[in-house]
Amino acid sequence: MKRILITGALGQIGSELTMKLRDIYGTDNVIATDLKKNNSEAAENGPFEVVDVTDLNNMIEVAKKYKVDTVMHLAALLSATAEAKPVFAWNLNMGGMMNALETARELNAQFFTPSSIGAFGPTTPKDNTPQDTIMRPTTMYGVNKVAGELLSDYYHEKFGVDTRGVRFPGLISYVAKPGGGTTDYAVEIYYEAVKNGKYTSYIDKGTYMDMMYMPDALNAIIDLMEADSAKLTHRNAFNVTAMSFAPEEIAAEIAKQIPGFVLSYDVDPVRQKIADSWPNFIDATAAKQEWGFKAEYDLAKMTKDMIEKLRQKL
Ligand code: VAH
Repeated sequence: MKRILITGALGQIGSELTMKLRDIYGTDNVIATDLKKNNSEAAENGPFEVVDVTDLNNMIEVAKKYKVDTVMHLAALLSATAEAKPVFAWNLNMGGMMNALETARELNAQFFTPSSIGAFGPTTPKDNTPQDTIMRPTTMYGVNKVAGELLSDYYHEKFGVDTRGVRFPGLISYVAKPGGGTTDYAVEIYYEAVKNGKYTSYIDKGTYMDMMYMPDALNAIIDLMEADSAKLTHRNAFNVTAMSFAPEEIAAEIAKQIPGFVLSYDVDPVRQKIADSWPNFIDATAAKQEWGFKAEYDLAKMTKDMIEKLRQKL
């Protein structure tokens, strides 16, 4: 029986992953943890514990209290925030990663953490970026993600921990907003379109980045974690993507649902520089071949669903 501890459970991925895992494995078997509690469903409708991922004893104590057999480590600073506070980002992102891996080792638990397309850098092939390729990221977030991938492989080779991960593209969702990311524009644009019929993008036109709708991201995590370990050649971390678009393309799709929608630009040089260092679109063949990865939402289907759900929410 799966008993899962999730760090960062009240964040953009965690708030939805917690609920989905509770539906599948039972509410009492999914322990949501985060730095502080809020009034979200993930915090209120099942086990919740305050866990500071930089405190190893705290994390292990909670993991032992619930006898977990799976650790899903989501707590991390995203790219733009990490670029603004690189030392804090190193300590939180890498300290948290080490503690989560140590907790999984100590409890002989399965381990998941997301890497990102942010693990690639300006010298990585930008189109059809391969699963195995050069990775010299020029952001603190990217350095953290590559180091996290290598640490996860190390814990698998050295200690036999069943570590697994994916390189997520920008994730789009309507439940909990992302915070401090570079791809957040692709979430903000939907909120602003529904509220005000217009949006000013901090990412320039013509800037392509891989993206994915949250339902596909959640299914990817579950499918990977349920996959036969013997079939996994790559573990940390699989390229996964659903689509790639530039701001003008998502705007055109939104305008089909919200006639008169206007996109303008006020480029943020810091986040533009981060975006320019990332791929245009990556190749997800390994994930498809090794564990049957498949995305259901393309830009049109995602836009229709996002606008429908945000009209209800807002
Ligand atoms: C970020 N949303 O923008 C995250 C993600 C691929 C982007 O890693 O930092």
